Amino acid sequence: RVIRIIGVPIDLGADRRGVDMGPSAIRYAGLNARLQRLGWQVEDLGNLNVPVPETREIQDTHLKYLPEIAKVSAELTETVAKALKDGVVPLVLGGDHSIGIGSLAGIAAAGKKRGLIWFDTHGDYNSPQTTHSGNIHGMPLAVANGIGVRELTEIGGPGKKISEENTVIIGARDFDLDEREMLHRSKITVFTMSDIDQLGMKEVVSRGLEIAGRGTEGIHVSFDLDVIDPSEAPGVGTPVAGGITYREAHLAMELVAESGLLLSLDMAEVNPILDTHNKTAELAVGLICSAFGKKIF
Ligand code: DIR
Ligand code: MN
Ligand code: MN
Ligand code: MN
Repeated sequence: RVIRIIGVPIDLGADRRGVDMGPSAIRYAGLNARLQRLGWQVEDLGNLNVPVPETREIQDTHLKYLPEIAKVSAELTETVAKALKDGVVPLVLGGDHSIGIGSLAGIAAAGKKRGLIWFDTHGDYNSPQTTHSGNIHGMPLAVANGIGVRELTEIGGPGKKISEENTVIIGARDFDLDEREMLHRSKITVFTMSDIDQLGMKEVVSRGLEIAGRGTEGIHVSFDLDVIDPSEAPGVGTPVAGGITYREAHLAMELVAESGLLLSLDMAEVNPILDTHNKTAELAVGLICSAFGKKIF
């Protein structure tokens, strides 16, 4: 039972600086030791090399820092694919959520058919045509589904990197207008905050696991910390009121662990500059531990 930690200190996909320090903040919160205490063997690869924005220029305002993000994503793709071939569990630490591009391409490149649960306030389903911000962290799910420019969609090889039928978004409450339309037209299942209010987190995650797990070898979970209410997770670049609670987040990860389906995990969007005393990074570590089997009793 080996977890391989891959840090991706990238903020090129988001408008707010500081999220590049996410991997440090998460490690500082005691990640490796706490995973070891759960009985995992931990291999920390350190961080991928990511350029800092001050050394670069934005070329296309609809796809900010495209060449740089494409390069980092390609490296992440190879690193994740290698981890899967080595039979270890990749744990990717962001960085902004553009890390999802490389994670999902790496899983596909390793030839794995996996379901996906995407915990996020946002759909991350923008194309260069629908984006208002030009930020690539608002696009990774679309990219994985073959939507967008070839510099991104063909990383790790041509074709879709996810199976739409096995893809689930949980906790959504903020879409851009055209992004929302595109998601409606896709076969992706969306559980909004309203669904969580009505059904409860337990039922939503049970349904999500059933959809993501159906006919797949297991699932990948990509977790954007902004899905949690900003009162509990203040250290994120795009906070939106009305998020899931501390316990709902843990319950979701506990149910993921209980399912036995989890094969790889991303933790994205921890921004220590916006955080209060590393609270959000500590929450991220707690959630990682719950996802990897920590039980209360
Ligand atoms: C917005 C915000 N939909 C965008 N997306 C964020 O920039 O495309 N995703 N913050 O996490
Ligand atoms: Mn996101
Ligand atoms: Mn988000
Ligand atoms: Mn984001």
